[in-house]
Amino acid sequence: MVEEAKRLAGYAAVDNHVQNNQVVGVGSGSTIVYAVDRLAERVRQEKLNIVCVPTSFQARQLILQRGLTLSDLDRNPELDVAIDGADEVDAALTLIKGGGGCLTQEKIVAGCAKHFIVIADFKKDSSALGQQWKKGFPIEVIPMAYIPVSRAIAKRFGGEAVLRMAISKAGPVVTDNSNFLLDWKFEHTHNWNEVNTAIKMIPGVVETGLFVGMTERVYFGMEDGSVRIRD
Ligand code: DER
Repeated sequence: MVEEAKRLAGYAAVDNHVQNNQVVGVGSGSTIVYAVDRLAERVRQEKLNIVCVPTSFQARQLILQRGLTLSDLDRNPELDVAIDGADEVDAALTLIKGGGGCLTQEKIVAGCAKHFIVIADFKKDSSALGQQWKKGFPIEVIPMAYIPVSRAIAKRFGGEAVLRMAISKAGPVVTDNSNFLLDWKFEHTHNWNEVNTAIKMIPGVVETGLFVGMTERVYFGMEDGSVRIRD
């Protein structure tokens, strides 16, 4: 059911927002796989001229595996559309992203796109951040700074920012940018724009998994086989 919901969202976003002669940002995670499948299918069927800019090593592999044309921000610094998943979406379309650890390149690519479109299954739709997603929100940090950054966040905003440890590797998760990740388990809702700005100012912080005011539209695949659109 959830996988079908992801597929519905991915297909709807690609069918509604991708046209010929476009530069498309490709997000990371599991939902985006369906969108890339649909993109590859349309490129073949409609002979579309599309180039794809990845947001992670995973997305780069996906683009190459599906036979799509790989590009980058050097060659295409302005994208027509970026499509990506999310860990949670609130009523204001503020996102928590980074569950897959790719938030930094995802935010860069999303910021380079005329249209940033999010795809998600129904479980990601929340009235407030933290309602569904209980793993905290990710913050990418320079490795030598993870302790002072964690302490600064706890002191300023409460909660606990925990170093994300790897599962199939000893030690912490290392991002595609050779950094560490903190997952901040916040205790209550905040003014996310203020929090995002304040955390970004802490020395050693590379990027946050808070996407504030960036999302143009969200496609939610629903349990009943429908797609809910939120602008
Ligand atoms: O890590 C990320 O930012 C992913 O895009 C994540 O937010 C969505 O991953 P999913 O599609 O596997 O749920």
